[in-house]
Amino acid sequence: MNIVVLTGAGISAESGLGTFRDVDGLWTKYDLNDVATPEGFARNPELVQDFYNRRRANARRAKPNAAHEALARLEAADGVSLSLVTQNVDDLHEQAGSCNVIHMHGQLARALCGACAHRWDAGEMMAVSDPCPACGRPATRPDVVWFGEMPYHMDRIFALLLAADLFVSIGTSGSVYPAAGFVAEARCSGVETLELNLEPSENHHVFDGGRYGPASEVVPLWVADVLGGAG
Ligand code: BJW
Repeated sequence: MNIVVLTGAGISAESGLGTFRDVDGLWTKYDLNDVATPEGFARNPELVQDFYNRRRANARRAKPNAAHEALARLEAADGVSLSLVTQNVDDLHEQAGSCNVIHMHGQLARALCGACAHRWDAGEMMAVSDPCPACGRPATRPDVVWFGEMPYHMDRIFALLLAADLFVSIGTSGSVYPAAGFVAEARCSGVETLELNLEPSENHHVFDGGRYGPASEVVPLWVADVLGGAG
């Protein structure tokens, strides 16, 4: 069975990393226009670097939970081809043992040169004045995708969606495009669709089915069903 899984902040919530749009989410503490747009970065790069330096430090302390571990088991299982697309910038899927993770919104652990687009491993603290190892210019930014920027690996992701037997969305509010549109894209191609989330998302009516509860409970149960042949 060919499965494409999309994960969002909800899968990492029980690992202690905040979501964006829940009642205590990051967007209740920060204005996304200030910290998650190229315009915000141009206005106040220090604020943006501070936001990501704090999140990088939190992410380095975080450990994968039972949901990340269940997806790693699914990837390793015979008879299953799993493509794991994540909107998350943490590395908890990799820490859990997933090998093939597509980070469509980039990674906290990577730096990007705003001048020459060179990428490298980020230190724990990053500053705009850090020189790029390739061109030497001081234009360092986090290698993450902000609003108005093109998410990464889109051609590959759409090709995977069209070839899937099942599309599963886990822990995402379905409010940010293009990821929020994957379910409709999959359905149009006749792919079965399933949502696993704490509660029904904005898009829940587009899915063929849903299972609701904390990811650390719902995801391992779903994986056990797939591996047991129940689908
Ligand atoms: C649990 C749980 C538990 C909690 N267990 N579940 C109008 C229409 C259509 C599009 C647009 C539009 N106006 C503007 C746009 C485009 C814009 C967009 O979508 N804006 C919306 C606000 C409308 N999108 C873009 O600009 C994107 N680029 C783009 O579109 O390029 C053009 C293009 C065109 C065609 C094809 C391709 C491209 C770029 C978007 C970049 C988003 N960047 C961020 C920051 C990344 C770096 C960082 O982490 O700081 O990505 S914003 C933020 O939102 C982050 C996330 O990845 C993303 C999604 O959030 P997510 O993961 O869904 O988190 P939450 O908090 O929203 O939801 C958590 C869920 O978990 C909830 O449902 C909870 O219930 C649940 N949960 N605990 C299970 N224990």
